[in-house]
Amino acid sequence: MKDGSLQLLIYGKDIGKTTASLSYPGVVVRKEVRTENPNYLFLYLSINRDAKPGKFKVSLSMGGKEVSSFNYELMQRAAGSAERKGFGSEDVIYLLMPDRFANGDPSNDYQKGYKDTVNRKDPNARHGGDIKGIADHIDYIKNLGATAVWINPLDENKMDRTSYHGYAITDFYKTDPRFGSNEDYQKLVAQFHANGIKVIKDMVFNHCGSNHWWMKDLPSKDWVNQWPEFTRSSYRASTISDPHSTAIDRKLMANGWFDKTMPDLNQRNPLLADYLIQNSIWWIEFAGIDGIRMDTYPYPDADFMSNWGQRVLLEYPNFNIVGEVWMSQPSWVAYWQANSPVAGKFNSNLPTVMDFPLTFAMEKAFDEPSGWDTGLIRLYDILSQDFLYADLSKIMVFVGNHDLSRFFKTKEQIDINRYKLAMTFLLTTRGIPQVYYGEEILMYGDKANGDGTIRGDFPGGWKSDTVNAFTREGRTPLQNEAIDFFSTLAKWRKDSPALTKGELVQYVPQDNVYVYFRVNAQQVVMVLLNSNKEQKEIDPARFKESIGSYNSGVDIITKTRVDLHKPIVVPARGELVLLLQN
Ligand SMILES: [Ca+2]
Ligand SMILES: [Ca+2]
Repeated sequence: MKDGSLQLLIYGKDIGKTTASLSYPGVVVRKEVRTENPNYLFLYLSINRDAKPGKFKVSLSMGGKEVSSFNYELMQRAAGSAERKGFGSEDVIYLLMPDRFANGDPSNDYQKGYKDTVNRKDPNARHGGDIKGIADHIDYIKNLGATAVWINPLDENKMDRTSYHGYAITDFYKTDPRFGSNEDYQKLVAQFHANGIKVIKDMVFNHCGSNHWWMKDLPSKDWVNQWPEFTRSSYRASTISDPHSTAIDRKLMANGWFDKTMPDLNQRNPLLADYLIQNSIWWIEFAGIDGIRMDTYPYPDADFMSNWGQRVLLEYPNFNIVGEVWMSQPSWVAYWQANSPVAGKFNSNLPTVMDFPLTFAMEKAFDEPSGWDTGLIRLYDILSQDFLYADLSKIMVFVGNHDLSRFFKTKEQIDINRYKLAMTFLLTTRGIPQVYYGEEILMYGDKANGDGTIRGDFPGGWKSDTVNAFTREGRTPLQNEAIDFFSTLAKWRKDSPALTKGELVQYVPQDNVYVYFRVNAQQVVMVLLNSNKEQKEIDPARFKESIGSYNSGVDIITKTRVDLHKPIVVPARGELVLLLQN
């Protein structure tokens, strides 16, 4: 590693009263740090670049006499791990919730000592999905045209209830046994890689689960943010970037607890800071992941998060990290991207942010009549603020995720044309598209009915399911239409330099028809979205500066050729994605 220091957290009765020693070429004990709790010893080792892989014994002594010892292993780095390339705008990311995707191994559903058990009738209970279930459906994900997966946390959540979502971690180094083992996860990543699919690991540094093993015996009182009485975060992330905000408001936001069962970690504690940074590096090396998705990004200490990003990118300069910045204004989101032009002296070192403002625009844009600021102009208006961002290729774009109502809240709302308009936009605008499992088969759900309902079981993931939507035969004709549309466009996108790398050029929508181009040196793609209930004839003359000398365009989906010297007919509630040709 570029940084050869290593922290070992050693826990045991009165272990802090011992002194550590070891003998191994290239490894020395740099310092021992003790806290107010005698049951902890933080050992800092310096590992020379020429140290060889192997095992060594760490001896713990009291009064010159060894009272305990353990073996530690230095492992060989995987070849090329430092050059690992993260995900980017060339990818289409499939987000899935492991408990709700597929139960590949019913034998792991119940684990001794783990209270929160399986009950598929309860939307807040565990449903039994696991790593085996994901591995069994890699072909399905690949056939969709996805090139990366973001899996909600697989880490242990040994909570009493409602831990299926994975965001109350009780051991940062352990895969929850109801999902599988660390080795199963490592194997899963390798299987995805063998299929050309990258893996993004979901991480949470803002909080842990209240049943985390260290909560019963904290290394120090300031390991978590303490309050005289339970104090919830204000969730006002804007206070962190607000130039007028007060210390108390920033403290309520960053140090308040996300939930009673989620103690707020104090990343200003340097021992905890090192622990968390090493945890990321360990997972990257151990499992061979291609990226990290960081939960609740503005909620931990901002300076710590900046250091964390810097440390990870020091070891893996081409890696990518996306932070959940769940905010409604582009300026608020842009603040949190690395090298932001709007963040003053602050630099988050976070390469990628999530475009929540665009998601909120998509929730309305396809349903409204044309107005000064309603209808498709919403999409244009958000993208017109892109001058705020440091890097437009590193913005994650999505219609939905596990925290939002699904694109269709009810069965009655399902409208294949609305779906196609949204998916076309998602896959052809700038940034990194991400889809949420089930969107491709028109799954619906309303957050107002509880989080469990927007995280439904994928039909066919359980042996007892009567419908198997993983297969063409198991899906309805409408679902097949939806999935075919998505996969056709996603697969074409993969090899399109214009859609993956091209500049976005957009024209002000007129009468709810939105026309934009993706342009690079090799290719020009023209996209036309018509949100009206009637077909529209569009005069191409207005787009001359982007069409240039091209004479025609071929629609990616229907393969029809369109003459660019005549009015272009855009179907009612329809779209054209034209590859321009001569
Ligand atoms: Ca299972
Ligand atoms: Ca916090």
